[in-house]
Amino acid sequence: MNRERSEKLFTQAQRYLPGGVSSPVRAFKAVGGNPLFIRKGAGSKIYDEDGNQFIDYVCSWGPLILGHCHPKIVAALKKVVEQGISFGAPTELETTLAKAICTAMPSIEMLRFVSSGTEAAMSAIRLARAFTARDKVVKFAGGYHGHSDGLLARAGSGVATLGIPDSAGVPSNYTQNTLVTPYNNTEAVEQLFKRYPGQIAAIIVEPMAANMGVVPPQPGFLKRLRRLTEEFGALLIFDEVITGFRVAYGGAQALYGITPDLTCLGKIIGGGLPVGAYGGRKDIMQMIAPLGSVYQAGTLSGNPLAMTAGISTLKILSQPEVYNQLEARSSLLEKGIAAIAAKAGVVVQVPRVGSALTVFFCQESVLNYEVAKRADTKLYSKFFQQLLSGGIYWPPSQFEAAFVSLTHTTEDIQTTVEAIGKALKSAL
Ligand code: HOZ
Repeated sequence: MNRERSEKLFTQAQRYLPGGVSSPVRAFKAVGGNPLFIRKGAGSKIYDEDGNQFIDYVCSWGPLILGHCHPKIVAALKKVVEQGISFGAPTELETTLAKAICTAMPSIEMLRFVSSGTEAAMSAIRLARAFTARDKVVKFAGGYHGHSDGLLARAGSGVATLGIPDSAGVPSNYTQNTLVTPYNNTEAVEQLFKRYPGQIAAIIVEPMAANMGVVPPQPGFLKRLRRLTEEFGALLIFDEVITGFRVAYGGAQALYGITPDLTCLGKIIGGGLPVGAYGGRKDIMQMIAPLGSVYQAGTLSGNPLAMTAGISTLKILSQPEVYNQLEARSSLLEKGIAAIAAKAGVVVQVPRVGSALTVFFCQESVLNYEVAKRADTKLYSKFFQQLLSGGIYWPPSQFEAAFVSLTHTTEDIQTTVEAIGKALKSAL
């Protein structure tokens, strides 16, 4: 596979961008080799600068549930761009998207748009602290809630990928109120509430962890978190930046039947444009300025382009059969991987919820970050490289999810499974 132009562009990029990238995981550092520079996308495929074609399972890290360049999203964006890109003033589009989100997720009575998932989580925590008049926050090891200082403690995603336990540059007193505990372990959470009575403002949790690879919640885990927060007067914050409109139209909260107090969103609600949102109970959301005393603002928040892409995306996702189709294709992929790995004599775990999944090379089922970290990441790297050479763009990190879009065809899945079979044979 010719990678000449990507190599050249990467050399140039490194002169001006740290590591040659705008976000760490895409630099391929954990899996070796240099990143490919992407020129265009269409449906389930992306094309690099050397003209190589790949079936894409990164899907911009989640937002592109409709695949690349969906004609309806492109048309809507073309139309809106000619009317003005940003005003820094209210538009009807914000209310339209907010209404669609609140209808899909009834726990969200009001919401505030921001420009990234990081901002959403950071602001939701500030709000929870103000509402409860408490400082401490519980998060789970391997959970990722963006890169704000207080949440960069044993975080997943790029932090896990690069093996950085706690980021440099974060003063220790910024994380002293962040209590980190194992995912899928409710006893440990209960102990924290007993150890810090009246001090915990909130639990922030990915209802399906997706930043230590996909790790589904164990039965009863989320329900117990809901009970404990109620019992001890804390708020339950679901970080649905990845799961919102991904695992079900109503997100993980609809799938698992749990009502959080606050929800963080991003990715899909912006249809591929920079966006985030946090929302929830009206009595809590009314504390945000200008109604209340919790300050949070953003020049590009709710900008017309992101709102338009989000509205058009949700409109398509609200059609019947969409999630059944995603489930059918994703299940085919999961089963195909399991079967081809068994044939190759490789033990794999393929946790999947809807159209998000991860391949872990390990014997035990992955319940939390400790187990995820024990998976064979060296084998994952070889697997990744082999897949890339075989025309499959898989996440360049063990600790990220692979995503299936509505444009992945049965043929794409079959091609992928065959490539995985070959990759496993060569990687061993
Ligand atoms: N950390 C994000 C995925 N969970 C984005 C990674 C990237 O764009 O490099």
